[in-house]
Amino acid sequence: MTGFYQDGPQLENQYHDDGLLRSFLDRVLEGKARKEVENDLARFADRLLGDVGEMAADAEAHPPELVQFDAWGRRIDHIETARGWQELERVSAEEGLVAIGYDRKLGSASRVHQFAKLYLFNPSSAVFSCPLAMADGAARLIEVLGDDELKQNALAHLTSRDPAEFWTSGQWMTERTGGSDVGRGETIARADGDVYRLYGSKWFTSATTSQMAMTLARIEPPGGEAMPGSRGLSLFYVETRDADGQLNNIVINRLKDKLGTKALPTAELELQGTVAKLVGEPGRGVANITTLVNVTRLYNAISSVSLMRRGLALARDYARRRVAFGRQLADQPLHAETLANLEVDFNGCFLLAFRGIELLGREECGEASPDESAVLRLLTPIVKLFTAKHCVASASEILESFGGAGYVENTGLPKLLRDGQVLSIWEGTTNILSLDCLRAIDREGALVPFLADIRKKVAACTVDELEPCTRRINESLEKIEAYLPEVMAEGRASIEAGARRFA
Ligand code: MFK
Ligand code: FAD
Repeated sequence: MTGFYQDGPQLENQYHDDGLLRSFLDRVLEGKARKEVENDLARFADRLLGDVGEMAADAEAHPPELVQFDAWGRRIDHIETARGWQELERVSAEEGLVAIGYDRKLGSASRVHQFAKLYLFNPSSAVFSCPLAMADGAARLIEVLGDDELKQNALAHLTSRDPAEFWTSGQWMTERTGGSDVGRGETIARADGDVYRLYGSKWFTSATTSQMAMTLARIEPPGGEAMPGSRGLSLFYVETRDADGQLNNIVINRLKDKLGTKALPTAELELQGTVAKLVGEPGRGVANITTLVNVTRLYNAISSVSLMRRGLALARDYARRRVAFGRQLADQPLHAETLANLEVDFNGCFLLAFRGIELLGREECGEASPDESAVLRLLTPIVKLFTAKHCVASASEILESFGGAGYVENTGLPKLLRDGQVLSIWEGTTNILSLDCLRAIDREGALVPFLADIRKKVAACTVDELEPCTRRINESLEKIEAYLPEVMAEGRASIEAGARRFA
């Protein structure tokens, strides 16, 4: 065939290509640690363009299927996943994608190393980062609240580098009654000797193929009624299969037909006497599971910035290949300005998200001051909601920057938007996280240390050219301080109505 054919965008090694990631790592890591992390990330980024990229492509091309019956009519509820999806689990173990955060070879900076690796992995992972997020959150939960048995068994599996031993986890919170208002959940837990048996349904359970899950249920006293509301919920540990490989009295009703995250098996489940172990105090389930949720919310933020960065890398490359009106797009001032604005958004989101990761590492290693812990508490919902919203907006703009090609499935570009859209919905919607900011301020007094932290950073900025920026930031901080007492005087409804703007 003759005539013009456009070259598509190409990706280079995404560690070498990412100046912001490298300069951030230069700032927070030193000497030997910096070198070791560099070697690991550069090598891994090469792998993402090779075998790991192929696994993800296979997982995307062969979405999971639910096989409910065997040839003889027996109910088996087997979720058939692609070979690529299974291999991504093996790679995750080998590469220590969870383990790095728990080996803590670099102390608190191990979280920076781990999340930098996850940041490279996520856009090439077919969203295998989702089961990893929940595995990591469950590991942290068990570290904080688990007994010796859970630490020796589940925690060891979740943080293993041996693919034969490695486990991922589910996080089963959402029921038909509500995913935001978890306290409306109907699942009942009945004591049975040393364990409990769970009865109820879970409406969204991602990575249903995981070996374990953390979930919530209401303990029903013998002959009595379970306590309603979120204070009646307790936290439970569930292994999804028994020693013979049979499902733990779990029925899988169907897989969700979703806009995106196509390779990720998200199912509706019935728990029909599922054996479960109580974790932590009865009635503290919601408060206890937030240890897990606060980790997965940071994963969400890193996923958002990683998709923004992937889109930019592709759009920048394409702008050098595509010609319009006599010039490469990259040399069209307005196109260049459009991409520059996306880059600014990405830079801000990246630095905000990785500030959360730095603080997470410090807190887990016992290095965080009480003020830093309060900053982390408030920063977590902020980075989750802010980066997710920017990711969706950015993905839309990135698609447009390719013109019609951005809307065509086999360019791979629409996936950025489809997979980006979920990031503002799961793990707490934007509104719920805005309200969580108020909770962190009300209950943990997080605003004062949070604003002080920003002021400290602004004061440390001695670059003259940035003076107009630092002045504007200081003015904004004053406005925030003035806003709260003003709106509080108007009552709770006004505070909540303004929560999103405030966040
Ligand atoms: C690749 C990307 C990575 C992500 C992959 C993830 C895939 C899985 C997707 C999922 O979506 S899993 C399901 C996620 N679900 C949620 O995030 C639930 C959203 N709803 C909320 O977060 C609500 O705010 C909440 C359920 C917590 C409201 O419950 P309540 O019981 O009405 O709240 P309440 O009474 O204010 O808080 C109960 C306790 O928890 C309080 O402690 P105390 O009892 O000691 O006073 C709160 O302070 C505490 N708490 C609530 N949120 C907290 C928290 N503590 C720390 N951090 C938080 N975020
Ligand atoms: P609702 O809670 O009904 O919310 C509807 C709307 O009301 C939202 O816009 C919300 O912001 C708003 N709203 C609710 N309350 C308030 C309020 N007080 N003030 C202002 N606005 C409010 N859940 C799991 O537990 N485990 C999983 O593995 C899992 N995987 C998922 C995978 C995918 C692909 C998706 C899409 C969801 C998944 N979820 C999972 C569920 C997810 O966490 C919930 O969908 C989410 O928390 C919202 O709950 P909901 O769908 O019940 O919406």
